[in-house]
Amino acid sequence: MKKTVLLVVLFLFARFAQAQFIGGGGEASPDLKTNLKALKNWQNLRFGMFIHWGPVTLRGTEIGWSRGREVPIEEYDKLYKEFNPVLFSAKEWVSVAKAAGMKYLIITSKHHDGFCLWDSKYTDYDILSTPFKRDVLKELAEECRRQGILFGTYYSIADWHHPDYTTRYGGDPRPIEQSDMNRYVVYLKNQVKELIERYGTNILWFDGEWEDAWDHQKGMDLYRYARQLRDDLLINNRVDKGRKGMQGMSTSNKFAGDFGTPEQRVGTFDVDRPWESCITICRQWAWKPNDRMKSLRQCIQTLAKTAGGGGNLLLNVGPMLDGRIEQRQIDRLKEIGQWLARYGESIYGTQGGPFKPTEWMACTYKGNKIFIHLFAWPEGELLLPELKGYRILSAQVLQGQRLKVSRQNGKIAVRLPAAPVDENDTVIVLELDKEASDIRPLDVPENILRVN
Ligand code: H79
Repeated sequence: MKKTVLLVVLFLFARFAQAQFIGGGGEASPDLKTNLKALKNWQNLRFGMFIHWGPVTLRGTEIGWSRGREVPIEEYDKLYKEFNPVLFSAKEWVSVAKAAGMKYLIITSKHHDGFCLWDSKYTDYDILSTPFKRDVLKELAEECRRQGILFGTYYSIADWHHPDYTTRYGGDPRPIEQSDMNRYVVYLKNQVKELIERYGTNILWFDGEWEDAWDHQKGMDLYRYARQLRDDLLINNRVDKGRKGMQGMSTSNKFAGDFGTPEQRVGTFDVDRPWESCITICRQWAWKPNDRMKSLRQCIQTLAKTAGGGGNLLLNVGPMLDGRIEQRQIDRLKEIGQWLARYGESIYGTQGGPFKPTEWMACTYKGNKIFIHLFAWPEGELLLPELKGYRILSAQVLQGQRLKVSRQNGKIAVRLPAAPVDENDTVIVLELDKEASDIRPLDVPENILRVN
């Protein structure tokens, strides 16, 4: 009898230990697995537009954390009554994204402040309660479809406005005793269902998962819930608790989420785990007057470094309170688009590597072509580490002249023109005799640049 009990206890312990082991870093459970076709399709797009927008633009403060900090709560929560962006045009926004060479678009359907940019059945704190009364999300989703842009929605799990959400922020005086996270999760799931079924969102970009109100169980449950509604959805890793800081990658694959989310930085080189860097074109996510804008050089190099690291870039704009995107931002986006119209082959549909990015270069490849993005100009020859087992059939400036290439002392030497062809990013193409996908990622020493 005792023996049987002991055996049962041992058996249970073994099962428990096994579960812990699998959970602790092994394979993600089968129902948390990414739809690989949807993933590949999205990765090939490489460049998208992020949009942060809402009634807070009436004050020009940050959408994420000004409620109760820069703007008193009572005032903030009434801003929607004045929100009337009469110059909003979905056609214009999507056209700007297209002209920038962006292939997908993700908009804040609801940020931490709880306001909903769509006609939600589950709250009156939404766009239909503003004087504007037009369903921004619906117009955008339809326009994206019309113009062939993949449509996605940002949705903040943290909701500092909702009475049932169990974390308060910005000195919000409402007692949390009356809040109920289970009720809030019902609200959240209902809204997510609307985004999926009524707006056809392709990407669910969650945020605000770091608060104590959210946990791993809820994260996995939400992931499963959304995927069971539509299998080809992509869901970022902020659905669950796996993310580590702004570096953005999940710490173990026991956590749900199809891609990592580095924020305000280019992700670290990683060609095994999918990721997308979200970065603002100015400094603030939501619009503010006279915000400092990034130069064309910064934008292009950020895109090239992201692609070179194996990731997507989600570049954020914050439209103004009247519904327009600032003209100077439109101009900048169009300049990026002009660069991509010429050199897009080195970004879209490529993979990161095989040379790992450095301060002055990034590298992408597709098939048997390697694209070297140069941000600084070597004197004379560009020297790169040897690619053992490969022949280099040709070297040339992308869309430009042929270059002499040779092998010197175990290095690849490309003779460059005297000056950069494109000051922001000159792309050199090396054509190999075989596909580059078998080459293991290679480090490029920083000091290789100035060698003559
Ligand atoms: O939607 C964008 C941001 O609004 C959101 N994530 C991206 C995609 C975000 N919300 N919070 N955070 C990012 C982290 C921000 C933390 C800080 Fe702060 C903001 C640190 C300093 C300013 C809030 C205010 C926390 C401390 C002070």
